[in-house]
Amino acid sequence: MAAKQPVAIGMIGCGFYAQNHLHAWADLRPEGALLSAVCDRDPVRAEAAGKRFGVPHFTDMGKMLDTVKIGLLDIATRMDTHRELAAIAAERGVAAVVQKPFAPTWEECVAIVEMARQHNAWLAVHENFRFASAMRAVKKILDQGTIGTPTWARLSWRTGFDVYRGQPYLAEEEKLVIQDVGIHILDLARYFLGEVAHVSAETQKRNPKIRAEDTATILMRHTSGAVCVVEATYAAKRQNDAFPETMLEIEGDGGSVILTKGEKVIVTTQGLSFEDQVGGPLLHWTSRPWHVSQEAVLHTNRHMFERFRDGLAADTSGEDNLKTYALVEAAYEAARTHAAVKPVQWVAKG
Ligand code: NAD
Ligand code: 89Y
Repeated sequence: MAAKQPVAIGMIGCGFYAQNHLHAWADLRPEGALLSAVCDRDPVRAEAAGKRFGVPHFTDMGKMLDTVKIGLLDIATRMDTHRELAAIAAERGVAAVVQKPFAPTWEECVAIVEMARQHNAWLAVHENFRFASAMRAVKKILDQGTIGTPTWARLSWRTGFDVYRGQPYLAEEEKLVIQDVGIHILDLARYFLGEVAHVSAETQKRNPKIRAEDTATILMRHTSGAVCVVEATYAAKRQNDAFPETMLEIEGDGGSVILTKGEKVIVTTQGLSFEDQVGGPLLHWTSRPWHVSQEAVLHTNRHMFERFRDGLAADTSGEDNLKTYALVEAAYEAARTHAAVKPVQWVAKG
C-alpha cells in the first residue's frame, strides 16, 4: 500500500485559542501533519508563534499562500473574519477548517459553504466538543446499545468561570451564550440524538456588565422522538464549578449514561450500574481546567487532517455544521417568540 502523503498545514490567527491548535499540530507532525507557516495580522503574535513553532510567519494570508505551499488551512480567527478568509482559501482551491462559530449570521455561514462548493474546496468547521475523549466514550456506549434507544437527555454547561478574562470580546457580543458555547452543546445533542424537529428556548441576561444573554434553557424534540434539554450559562455561582466540562445525562429504554465532573461516567444497563473514568490524559501542553477543551483540539485536528488527506468529508463539514447553526438560529428565534420553532426551515434555506 502506498505511503500516505504528508499535508502542509497553515495556521491563520495566533491568538488566545489558536495556541492550542499550534501545540496540537506540533504533536501531529510525526503523523504527517506538517505545520508549515503561521499568520496573524498582529505582527507580534505572528512572530511569536513562528519562532515558537519553528516556521515562517506572515501578517497576510494571501502573502502566506503565495510564499508557502499549503494543503490545509486552519483558520482560528474570530467569526467576523471567517467569510473573507474562507473566500480567499476557496478561490485558490485550498482546503480550510474554520473555528466555531462558523460566522456571525446564518447568511454568512451559507455563503461560506456555497463558495467552497463552487470552487470544489474542502471545508470543515472546528467543532471540538464532540471530539473530546469523554464524548467519544459516551457515543461508543450509545452505539453499542448499552442503554437501548436514547429517549431523554440533559446536556448542561453551567459555569461562573471568568470567560471574559481570556476572551474579553465575549462581553461585547450581540449574541452570547447560545452562539458562543451553546453551539457546542447543541452540536453534542445532534451527535448523540440525531436531528431536531422542534426547539423551544428561554434566554436571560443575569450579569448586568455584559451586552447579551448569558443564560439559555433550550428544550428540543428530536426527529427520533427523543427529548433533550440543553442548558448553557456563564452566570452560575456554584461549588465545584465544572468549567469547561459538559455535564450530561442520557436515558434510554434499556438504561442510562451520566457524565459527571471529573469525566466520570455512570452507566446503568440491565439493572446493573458501573462507573468509569473516560477523560484523556494531560498532555505536555495542557493544564486544568482547560485540558478537557484542549485535548479535544488535538483529536479534532487529527480528524481534519486525516479526512482531508484521505479525500473524505469531515464529520463536521461545512454542510454538517449548518445543521448545528440552524439550531442556534432556531433557539434565538424561539427565545424571541416564546414559541416552538422548526430548525428545518433554516436548513431548507441553506
Ligand atoms: P483572539 O482575538 O484571541 O485571536 C484571534 C486572532 O486572529 C488575533 O490574534 C487576531 O489578530 C487574528 N486575526 C484577525 N483577523 C485576522 C486576519 N485577517 N488574518 C490573520 N489573523 C487575523 O480570539 P480567540 O479567543 O483565540 O478566538 C478565536 C476563535 O476561536 C473564535 O471563533 C472563538 O469562538 C473560538 N474559540 C473556540 C473555542 C473552542 O473550544 N472551540 C474556545 C475558545 C475560542
Ligand atoms: O468560547 C468558548 C468555547 O468555544 O469553548 C469554551 C469557551 O472558550 C468559553 O466558554
